[in-house]
Amino acid sequence: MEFHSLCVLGLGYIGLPTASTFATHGLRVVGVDVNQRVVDVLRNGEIHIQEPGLRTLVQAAFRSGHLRILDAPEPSEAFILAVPTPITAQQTADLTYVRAAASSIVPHLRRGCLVVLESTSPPRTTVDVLAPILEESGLRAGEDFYLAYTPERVLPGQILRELIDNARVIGGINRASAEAGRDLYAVFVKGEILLTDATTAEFVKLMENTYRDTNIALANEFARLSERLGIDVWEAIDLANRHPRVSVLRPGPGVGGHCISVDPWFLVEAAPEASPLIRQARMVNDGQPAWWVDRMQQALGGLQGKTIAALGLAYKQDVDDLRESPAIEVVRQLVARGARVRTYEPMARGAKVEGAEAAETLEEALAGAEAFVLLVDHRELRSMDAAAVARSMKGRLAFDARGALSRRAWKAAGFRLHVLGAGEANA
Ligand code: SAJ
Repeated sequence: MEFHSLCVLGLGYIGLPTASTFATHGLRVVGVDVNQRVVDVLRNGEIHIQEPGLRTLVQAAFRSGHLRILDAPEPSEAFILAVPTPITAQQTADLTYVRAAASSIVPHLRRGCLVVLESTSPPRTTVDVLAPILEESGLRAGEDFYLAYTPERVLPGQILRELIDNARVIGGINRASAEAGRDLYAVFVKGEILLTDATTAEFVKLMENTYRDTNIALANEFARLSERLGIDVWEAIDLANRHPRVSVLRPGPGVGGHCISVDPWFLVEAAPEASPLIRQARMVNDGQPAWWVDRMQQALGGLQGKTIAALGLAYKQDVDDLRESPAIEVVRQLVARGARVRTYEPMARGAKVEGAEAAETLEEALAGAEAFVLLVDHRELRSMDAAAVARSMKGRLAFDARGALSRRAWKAAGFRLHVLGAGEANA
């Protein structure tokens, strides 16, 4: 099949790059967002999210004359749903946006159309939730129109390259739907395109992020054990990873972002009795900020009234994304336990955590502090000059929650350095 027109619903981290890439590859694309601010920003030639190369790509899409931005869908040969699937307080998937986006295209569905869901969703969402809504059009899914699920797999910071180069799994509610999906994405995907059924494709996406979450939980538990046993977890991981079939991930202050800390719950929701390990891994990672604050409290002899500089708030290194960030959770808990915290986030300078003071510069964050804690291993923070930091601070106590600082350099500058998981070295 050949597609000439496409409507992308949801212009966030996935929808906007996807819509723009299709447009620069010759399809007539309508990008739709229900948020008027997003529509206004994009129509003014600006972008509302940060991602390397995205501004240039969106501008190229507009210049090609193939991308238009609207606040409601239009008739089109293909529709891609790339809307958020947040998590509720009960750790279940909130499908409100998927349902609303599906309903909005019902009046525009025609015989022979293709509808693709990209939002990370619990298994069977395409078949049990999406198909019935779309069939309100009077057309039958799989017979009158094609319906497929394809997970996005891009890494924030490298979205534009990975969108094109990564292998892509496309699951159809029948074979013809999977093949229609392949014909659409083959327009720009250079990686392998692998066809399956819709529910398997949904499951694969959840498996990938659960695999990662569970492995990070294991690394975090190794760190806790190491501190108990007086072992340096970083040395131990280096040694274990010399085994040809072992690859332990890095412990840290917890797991954040809008994917890995959320997606495993969609599997737990699907069958709680069949997923005790996945649930437990989530609990370990969610408990990691509190565990680390306990360690800091011990080393500082209490937190009440202590002045602490918290360096980094993003959920991981070299991104400005603060969603579900364990660094923010650490700051909240330090504040709740009576510490006076000044934060500094080089990637998002205005970022503020309630109860803490936000510094504009590293020097301002450190000024007069008794201790600092490195919460995110941003490039700028990894390369801090220990002697200069020592001059700004009152105390000489450093906490490294990422295993990112040079122990030799910081000790030489007179610091007592506490590295997460480094039992022996901290003694
Ligand atoms: N983290 C650790 N230790 C590690 C690795 C990561 O503590 O060894 C932490 C990070 O600091 C961060 C969190 O885990 O807080 C997640 O970071 P990440 O880099 O592993 O993943 P994301 O959330 O930025 O992107 C992931 C990717 N999934 C996988 O690598 C399996 C990406 O491919 C997905 O497309 C994306 O989630 C998504 O949208 O689902």
